[in-house]
Amino acid sequence: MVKDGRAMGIKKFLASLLFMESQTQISGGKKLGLGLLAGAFAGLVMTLVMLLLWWLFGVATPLAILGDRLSVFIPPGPFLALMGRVGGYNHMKQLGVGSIILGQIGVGAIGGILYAFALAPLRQPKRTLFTVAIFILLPLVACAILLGPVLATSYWGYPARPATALTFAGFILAFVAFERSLVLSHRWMVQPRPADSPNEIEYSPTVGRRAIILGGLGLLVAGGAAGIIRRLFQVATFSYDGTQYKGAEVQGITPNDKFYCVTKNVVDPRVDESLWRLEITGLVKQRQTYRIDRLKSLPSVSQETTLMCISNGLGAGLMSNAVWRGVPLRELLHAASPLPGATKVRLHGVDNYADTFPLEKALDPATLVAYEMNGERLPHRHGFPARVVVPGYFGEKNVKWLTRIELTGPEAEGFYEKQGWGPNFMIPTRARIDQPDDFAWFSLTNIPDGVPLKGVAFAGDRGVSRVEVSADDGKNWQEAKIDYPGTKLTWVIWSFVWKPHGPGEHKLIVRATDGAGAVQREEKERGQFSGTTGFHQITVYLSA
Ligand SMILES: Nc1nc2c(c(=O)[nH]1)N[C@H]1C(S)=C(S)[C@@H](COP(=O)(O)O)O[C@H]1N2
Ligand SMILES: [Mo]
Repeated sequence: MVKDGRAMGIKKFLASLLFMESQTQISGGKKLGLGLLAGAFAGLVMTLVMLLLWWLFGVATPLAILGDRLSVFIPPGPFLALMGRVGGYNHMKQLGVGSIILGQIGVGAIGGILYAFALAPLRQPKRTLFTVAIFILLPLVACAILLGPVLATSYWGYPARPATALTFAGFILAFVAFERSLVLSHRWMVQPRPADSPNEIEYSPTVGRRAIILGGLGLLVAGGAAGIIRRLFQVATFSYDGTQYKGAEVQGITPNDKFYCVTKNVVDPRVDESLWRLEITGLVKQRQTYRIDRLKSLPSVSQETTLMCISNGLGAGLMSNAVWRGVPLRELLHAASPLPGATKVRLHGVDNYADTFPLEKALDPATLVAYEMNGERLPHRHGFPARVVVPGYFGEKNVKWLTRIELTGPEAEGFYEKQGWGPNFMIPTRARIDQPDDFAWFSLTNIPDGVPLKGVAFAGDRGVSRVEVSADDGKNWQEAKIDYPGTKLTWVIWSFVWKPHGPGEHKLIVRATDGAGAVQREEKERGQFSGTTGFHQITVYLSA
């Protein structure tokens, strides 16, 4: 009997959670306030759920992938202008996530108002049908459509299909959390205590008191969310995205922890090797899937290659050189037998980043799927467990956290290509002065033998055959010494002792000649989104 009674109580309690019957007559202003509060609260709970999924399980929540989805619509001009206005890529990412969180809470509040006026007065089961349709199914369909292209994201490294399923499961969880928090918190506030009659509610202190309690609970949830945001902030890319390698410290091979770094992500993937697969799909006869062990068991090559970002300024350090070990991409492609229509490859990272290059380049023996960098396994931030190394092309084509190689027709585009970067992604020839610093000052008596200059020069996959320095605005050029010749696929390190003719302000310019004998020049025909061309120049002051 007692047991039955308790079971009944639990049943009643569960039923009361799922189906609310409270009907109240309260004023419009109060309705608005209560709806807004319940909606904002539910928006916060949903945000907390998303943050937890992101932080604990590497699940792609809208917080991370909405930015990815929207950024392809921002052309490079406005993109750079915006980036400049908010103070860099990192600030832009922070602003993006911040506005999405506020947006979610705002949309939640609007949903709450809708609920308070239109849905709460409905009888059951109509009400639940409506709340499920409007607050769970509708956002699910909207997200599936709006975020379709970026659903296959997993910061743990799941392949595309399970990654998409997980992302979707995360959406469901988040929207159910929203719907339940909204309905239950609203109901809890407006429901009279058993002793109260419905008419008393409007004037009874219960509603007000409960609203205050819910506000306090909201603050707690916000505090929890803030705590997770702080944790995410610690592992976020803000501390290292845009790391440059330049100046006096530059050596032939860049140590892994000094290698320049660029990523589109707020938090980079941390791939679990046991979950990770490399898939070869698209226009192939034989789809292939490689686990990391199988990839590593294939014949590999070791190859020194320099990478440089398309957005690297003439004097900037988004450029580094390493020895990569990996499998030539052509071996993987041959095993999959590309179909005749395949003209390009599109390479996908687990972070839903993608980029393309011609199949011909993919079949070049120097194009690698690399898993080692300077004798160590690939560091997480450089694409663990595998990345593409494609000599001659800008850094963006060297896809990190590689998970899928898709053979495509000519129309396929990558992340930055969709934004409108390019059309030329071949690295132009350039040279940089690392020493002395720009605006350095010397006393002639301290430099009886001349001013020592040092720097790097790089010509994509064409090699550098010569470096020259001019101290008279390019009228006369003197040949520098190549101290580190590297290979055809790398930069060189050069040095030169400059003998100034006297005191004053001097401008020094450097230029390189590539392996085919083409002298570096300003390539105006490239347009503004295919990389910077021109000459690096520094100013040096000499006193007697
Ligand atoms: N998956 C993935 N790969 C990526 C990127 C990215 O955001 N995601 N950024 C690209 C860009 S723009 C550059 S310049 C290089 C930088 O490589 P690094 O950080 O190892 O130097 O990685 C490229 N590969
Ligand atoms: Mo880049």
